[in-house]
Amino acid sequence: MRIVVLTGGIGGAKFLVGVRAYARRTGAEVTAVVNVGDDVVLHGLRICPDLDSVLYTLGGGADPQRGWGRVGETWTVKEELAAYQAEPSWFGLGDRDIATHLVRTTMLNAGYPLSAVTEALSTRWEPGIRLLPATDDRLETHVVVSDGSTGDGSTGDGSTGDGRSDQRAIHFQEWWVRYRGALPTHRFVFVGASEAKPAAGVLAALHDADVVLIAPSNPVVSIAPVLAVPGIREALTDGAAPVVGVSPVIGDAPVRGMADRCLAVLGVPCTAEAVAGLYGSRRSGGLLDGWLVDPVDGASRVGEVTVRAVPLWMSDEAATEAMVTAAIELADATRAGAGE
Ligand code: FO1
Repeated sequence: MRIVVLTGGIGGAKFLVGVRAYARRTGAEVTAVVNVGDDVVLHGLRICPDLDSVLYTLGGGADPQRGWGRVGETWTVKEELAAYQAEPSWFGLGDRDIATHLVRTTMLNAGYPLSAVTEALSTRWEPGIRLLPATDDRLETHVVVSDGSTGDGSTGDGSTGDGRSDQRAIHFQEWWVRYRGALPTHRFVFVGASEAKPAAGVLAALHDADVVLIAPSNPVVSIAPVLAVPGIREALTDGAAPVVGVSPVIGDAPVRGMADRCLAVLGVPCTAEAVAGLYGSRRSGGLLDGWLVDPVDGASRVGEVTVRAVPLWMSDEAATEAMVTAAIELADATRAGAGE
């Protein structure tokens, strides 16, 4: 069986631990198509938080407390940068982590595409699955906010009261890390997405897939940028493989991260049902055949999407593998029920 997982963020990386366990037990092949909208260039280094979260988590090198970055990290370079008052000071790059960014940036500068760089980094981390960036092209999530920076009269709602806009776009990492999403926020923009092409191998993997899983990642800033790359959404909606999503929301709160803040920007409630509605049913032009929710969120159908309830807390590898098994079974059930 060939499984493709659309993923991003730390929750997505944890989910892949369960997908890999399932694959080891059953002989399935796994390809993860990973968000690059969080990517940022800082201090001349290309940082790919979501790809690195997968590499470190599956490779046994992630810090379990922070969720991001390396275990056993030291911060000498960060301290030295601070001594130079080098900005941005709000984003922490650890010494071990910097080595990854140096290797990546050197290879990118030499002309290798990100997908080839990721493959090279994978030879060290041996994640046990194939990792593909959604695109090799530039795609960055920016966030349009009001922060009153235009001076007196800012209303925080996007106007200054005198007809001028106080809106500006900041990089997603600044919004997420520096401001913790706590700014009046108008919208997310996936810069470069409309000109981006799927990275080599992405469309073929989706075409050949027996099942596509959408990880319990943030739907707004982890999965939406992947789907914004022309061709990827269409490969799901028009493909033969059933698509099953796993809710990133349990009991009306995100499993981790700030999906609640991101959903609020879109005016979507932070509920498992509303996130399924955001993805939509494949029978009516959306993405989902099946939707996995936690038992606290009940189970029935969301519109034309078949819903199953199983515990969704990714407390350890066995619990996460059980979720994945349920997702694959749900995919099989939707396949059997197709044509109803
Ligand atoms: N998250 C933070 O909250 N603070 C940081 O200083 C920070 C640095 C950082 C460096 C490299 C990296 O790969 C990730 C890093 N993250 C940091 C995590 C990251 O901002 C986000 O959690 C993701 O982009 C959202 O999935």
